[in-house]
Amino acid sequence: MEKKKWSELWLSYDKVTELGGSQTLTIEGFDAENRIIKSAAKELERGFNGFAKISFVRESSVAKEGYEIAGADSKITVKASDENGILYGVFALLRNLAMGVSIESVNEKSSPSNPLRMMNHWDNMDGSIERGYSGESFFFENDDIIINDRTVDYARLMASIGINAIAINNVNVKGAATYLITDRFFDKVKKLQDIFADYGIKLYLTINFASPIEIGGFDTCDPLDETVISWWKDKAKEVFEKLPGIGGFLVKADSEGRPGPFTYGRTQADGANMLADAVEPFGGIIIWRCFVYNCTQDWRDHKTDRARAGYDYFKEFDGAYRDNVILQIKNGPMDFQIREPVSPLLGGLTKTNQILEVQIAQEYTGHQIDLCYLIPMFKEVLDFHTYCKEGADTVADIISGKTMGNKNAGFAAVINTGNDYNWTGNDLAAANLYGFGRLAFDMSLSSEEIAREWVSLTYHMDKKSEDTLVDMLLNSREIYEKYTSPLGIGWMVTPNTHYGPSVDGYEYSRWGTYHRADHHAIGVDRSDKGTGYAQQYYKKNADMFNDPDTCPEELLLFFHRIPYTYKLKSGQTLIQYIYDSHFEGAKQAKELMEKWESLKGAVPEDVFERVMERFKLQVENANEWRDQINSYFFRKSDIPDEKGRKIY
Ligand code: GCV
Repeated sequence: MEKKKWSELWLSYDKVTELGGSQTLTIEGFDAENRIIKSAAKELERGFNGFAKISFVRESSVAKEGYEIAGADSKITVKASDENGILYGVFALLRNLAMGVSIESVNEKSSPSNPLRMMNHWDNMDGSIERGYSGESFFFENDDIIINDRTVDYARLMASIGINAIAINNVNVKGAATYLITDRFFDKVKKLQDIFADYGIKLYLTINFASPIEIGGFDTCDPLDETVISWWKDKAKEVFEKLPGIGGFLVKADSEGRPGPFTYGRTQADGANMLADAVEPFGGIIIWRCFVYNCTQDWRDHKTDRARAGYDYFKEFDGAYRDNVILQIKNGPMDFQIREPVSPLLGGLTKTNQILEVQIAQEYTGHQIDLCYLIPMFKEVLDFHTYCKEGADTVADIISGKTMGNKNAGFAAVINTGNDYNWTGNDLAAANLYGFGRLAFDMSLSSEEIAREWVSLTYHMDKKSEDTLVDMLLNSREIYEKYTSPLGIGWMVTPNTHYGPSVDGYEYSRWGTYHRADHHAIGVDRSDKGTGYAQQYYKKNADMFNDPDTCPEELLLFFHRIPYTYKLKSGQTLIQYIYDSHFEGAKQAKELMEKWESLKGAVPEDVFERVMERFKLQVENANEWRDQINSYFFRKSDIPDEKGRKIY
């Protein structure tokens, strides 16, 4: 068989087709010609070659986009109340069978935790990907749109994990991408949209807030200017006519040099609402990002605290946003570091639709070279009690719509894909791709369950090998954290690329990301005696974070300025902790590589080699981090390592 040009990832179906035999399909209550039902039937044909009678049955009692699958005596029923539910039911059935469940024992009911389950691509139209670590874009090249079989396989992969919304272009909308909402690209965008629609996925476009200037030839994009308002109304009408069924627009405004309402003395709410009014007649949604902060700070300024910015800009207008606006909030107040507290905006807003944004592109977490399974981090965020409402106060409650009873809510990830053969650069980074989708669909799944599913579906390994790989995944985030930035301090990365250590790389720059280390202490005091950031949380959390004694230790340096001689709960001093964790993290990175070595033969040879190359780089990276961090803090503090290890 000719080798495919790209990997099938977890949809290889080897196990399922091995069952042999034939199947018949009956469809009750659905139109067999419906595009999604046709995709579901096609997927069954492709993946399932077992002997069984399969029925798709419409059952109004099943929750929206949910499914019930049950097997008995060579019969399998997939019940759902809508087409997406049938499609997800089919993928769930194939997953069950691939994982060794017999037809008779198939029995699963599930409905999505989140209304919107979204991927955000940071793909540019020249083919590059901002923060992409797995090749070029498979949507764009040379300022044009690519449509081929890979697009279809991509849509299948996304539907198989329950994704129902995808923004295809970078939030930094520049160059040709500004014209995605014009005649220049409508035909091709429509083709892409149709492929997505076959798999129950709504397409979103990110837009340039300054489009009235860039496209319309105006000299303003002031959201309260009547001519601007009417330009957007016409534009929205045109877009929704040309691309019927498009979900709406995603917007990055007033952020890192992007245009926005602030230029005109207007608020974020003014900007978002103006666009929301334009798309409202067509059922459109505006997803407005909250990543707004001063990126031209003077490092000498100790008062401005970037961590505060999201809350400071957005809290005041809670309740002022239209119903079809959703604010998209990054999990932490800074920017996707390996450890940050949960953003106080999540739950801080009680009258505004919210989407949680995470990043599976490993910008600060090892560039898909270093192994870093991120699902445990996402679970921590989801389980965090904000105290915004009794009985429904976790981040999971807020983004699922439970807290406010709203429908426009959900979970989005900045995706880690590209046109590499294996889609994600490091083959093992596909665990984050799979994991994010599964978690967004079912937030009750554990990190381990998700890891096991992914390993089993992708590699069909013996139990011992599976345990080894699952264990590697589950420990990888902590290992990465140990050899990089300690106790929530973050940053210390090489500027621009964000891979590898550079302790002072961002220390004297404009980005607001300072560790402020001197010869006594390190960290920014964000308590009520410092920048007051801790006070942005509800009282119980504010009190907890405010006091170094009650602040979770893994976030100590995020919230407090701590002397090197401070005793941690373990009895270790802070400086000794820094040394110990870095020696240990680097050692464990090497152990990860050795464990991978032990899996030779359990995974295909090409996978083994590719991943091995990456582990070698990870070990080098971990050693470099260890040596730079330890030397830096030894030089600052002049306190030697108690264990007398080599510090340069
Ligand atoms: C797309 C960080 C990244 C940028 C990214 C930005 C954002 O600053 O480094 O590449 O821009 O976040 O989320 O908008």
